[in-house]
Amino acid sequence: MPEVIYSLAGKKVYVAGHRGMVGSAIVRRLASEGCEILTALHAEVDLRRQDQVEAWMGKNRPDAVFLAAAKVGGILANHTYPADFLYDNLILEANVIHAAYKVRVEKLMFLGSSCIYPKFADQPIVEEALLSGSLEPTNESYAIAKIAGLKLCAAYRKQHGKDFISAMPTNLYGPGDNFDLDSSHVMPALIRKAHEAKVKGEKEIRIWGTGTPLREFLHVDDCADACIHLMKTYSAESHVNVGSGEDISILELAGLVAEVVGFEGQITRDLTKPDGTPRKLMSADKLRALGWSPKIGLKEGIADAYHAFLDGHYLERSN
Ligand code: GFB
Repeated sequence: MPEVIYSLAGKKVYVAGHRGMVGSAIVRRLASEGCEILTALHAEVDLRRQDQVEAWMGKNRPDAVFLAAAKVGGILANHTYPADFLYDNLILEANVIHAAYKVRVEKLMFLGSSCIYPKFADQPIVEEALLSGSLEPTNESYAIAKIAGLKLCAAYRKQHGKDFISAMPTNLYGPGDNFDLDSSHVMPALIRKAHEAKVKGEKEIRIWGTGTPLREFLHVDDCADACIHLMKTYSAESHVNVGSGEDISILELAGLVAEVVGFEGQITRDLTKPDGTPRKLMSADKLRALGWSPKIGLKEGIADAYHAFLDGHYLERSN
């Protein structure tokens, strides 16, 4: 275990976006850190309103912040609502990062996404590949917002000496995911499609696109664990990839989900839907060198996500 350079014990730790899949996983993981967890409902503070963010941060004065709040969605949602994805994410991250600077937060982690990298980046994608080529059009808005966020953290480190770090998770899944079929990511969509086809006795499920794109997946509890590990051990300008280091084709993933769910029908393809980037496997070398490795395997993770879906621990929301 590398040296702990920042301890969360006894600290006031604000998790922005605590009701989302990542935020709620970070809250679960923080329970064993001996810290006071601060959260704020949307009704209390709209993170897109600078005045509300600065008032809340000034009143609550957290020592540390996990910025997990974001407007998120799958390929179709990103493709359909580019203005919402760019504006909402840009404005909320700028508000929280600047307010954290103003109230002298000791440490902040900004959470981005693997879609920040160029569409055709060399695989596996190293952190240095950032801004080395054009982005995937279907999620360019979200990617630009996330690139801006990580660059803003680096700028506050450079200009003001703030210990603001950035983590770039891969495609995440697990409890608290969004299972709405239009706005969700592929993993929850396949789980829901396979389950509903099984219970209805249907003979096929349709996946979007060709099924040939490759995607890397990490269970959200692993992501939360990696985020807390980085918060305690990492302090530098560069962002850090947070992934499993393995990828799978969407068609193979559909077969694995069908196996876990117990759906035995056919998997057909809807070629009217976009494939998005052909592959976005991130290099896990930096995170491994920082002493962290994933603990939840893909099949085990899918089973956990399926049980969360069945238990109703899913957020039914569309855009
Ligand atoms: O997870 P997903 O929506 O987003 O799609 P991205 C991944 C791949 O799964 C694409 C295919 O090739 C989809 O065409 N796919 C197959 C499906 N069936 C389905 C389905 O029923 N639903 C969905 N959603 N996909 C996201 C970005 O890109 O990655 C986000 O749009 C974020 O902003 C996220 O960065 C991590 O992996 O293509």
